[in-house]
Amino acid sequence: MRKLTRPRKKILECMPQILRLGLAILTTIFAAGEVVKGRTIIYNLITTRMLASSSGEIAPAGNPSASATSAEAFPSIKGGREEVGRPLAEVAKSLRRHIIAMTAKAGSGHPGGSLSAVEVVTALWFKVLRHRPTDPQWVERDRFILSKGHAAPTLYAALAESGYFPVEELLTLRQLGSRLQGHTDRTATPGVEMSAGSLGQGLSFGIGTALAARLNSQSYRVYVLLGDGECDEGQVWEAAMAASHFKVDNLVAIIDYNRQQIDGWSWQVMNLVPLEQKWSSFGWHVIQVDGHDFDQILAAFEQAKQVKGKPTVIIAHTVKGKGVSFMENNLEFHGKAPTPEEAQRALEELA
Ligand SMILES: Cc1ncc(C[n+]2csc(CCOP(=O)(O)OP(=O)(O)O)c2C)c(N)n1
Ligand SMILES: [Mg+2]
Repeated sequence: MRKLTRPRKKILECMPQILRLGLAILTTIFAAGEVVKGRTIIYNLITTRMLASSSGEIAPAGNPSASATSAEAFPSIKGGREEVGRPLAEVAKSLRRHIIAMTAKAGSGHPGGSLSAVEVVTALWFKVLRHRPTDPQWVERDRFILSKGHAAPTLYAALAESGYFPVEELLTLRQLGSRLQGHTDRTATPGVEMSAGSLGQGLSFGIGTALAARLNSQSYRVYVLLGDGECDEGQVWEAAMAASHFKVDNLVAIIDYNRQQIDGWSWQVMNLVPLEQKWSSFGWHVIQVDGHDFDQILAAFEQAKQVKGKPTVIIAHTVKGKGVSFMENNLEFHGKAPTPEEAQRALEELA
């Protein structure tokens, strides 16, 4: 029998390891494909891993020396609008804490415009909207369309607090394979109506959705949240004209009027003043509110329900970065996540 050469003998000896390595590579390739689809066990395993690795990164509010688990970083929730039963101000504070934790963990995102929209989003999801967290596609649900898609963290936090998915999943924001991308994706996240990120499109989408209700004799109402900078987009005004022309009175637009946009104060980049007259001259019923005052916000939504034959716009005067002292009116935090230290300070303020 021919004697094996030394290298061949070595290869034969290593065969089991080589086979195992090959199997591992094949499994990884398969798993990667599945992760892109985002709905598999592998995906869940990866999500769990990511969450586990987040433990201890953000200290709990009021106790800066202690390291927090992801559960400690989040207030406990019961899930489901009816079950929550908490004062709106308390829910709003939870949303703010989530926004800080999510963006800090992701290391990127838009905290400023997410924080300014908290009260409007809280009022809608916890008081105004008819919706079913266990049945996101319920045909009669009221539609909430986040046109300023970069404020996705606010919407995700509200959806999680409502029970659409576990709050722990919030920490996967912007990660590969996560259902919670930096800008909304209606194909990925339960409760998200429109994929957004390119500003200016939500109002047009909202008109179509509202007209569909009319055509199908459905009673749902449509709420579209826009940014003030977003109103620089021409499409917003085309939609504004169309909505009043077609008398779309089951449609409410809300402007998060925080007076700042990506690279400056709105009045410097593109002056919107007089905003109220602009909308009223386009045929809309206009209501102005302090966008952080629940009484005013809820009264405005109530008033909007009574308006017939024209759409309503609520101009919500807000503060960018609201709730965190060093983020308020600070342009820096339009599109920059807090550092771990900043997140810790913010969570202490939001305790
Ligand atoms: C069509 C389009 N142009 C530009 C951008 C880049 N961009 C992202 S956020 C932003 C500023 C938006 O300002 P505003 O609507 O006031 O949002 P907020 O202040 O609430 O964050 C811009 C210009 C975009 N996303 N889409
Ligand atoms: Mg703005």
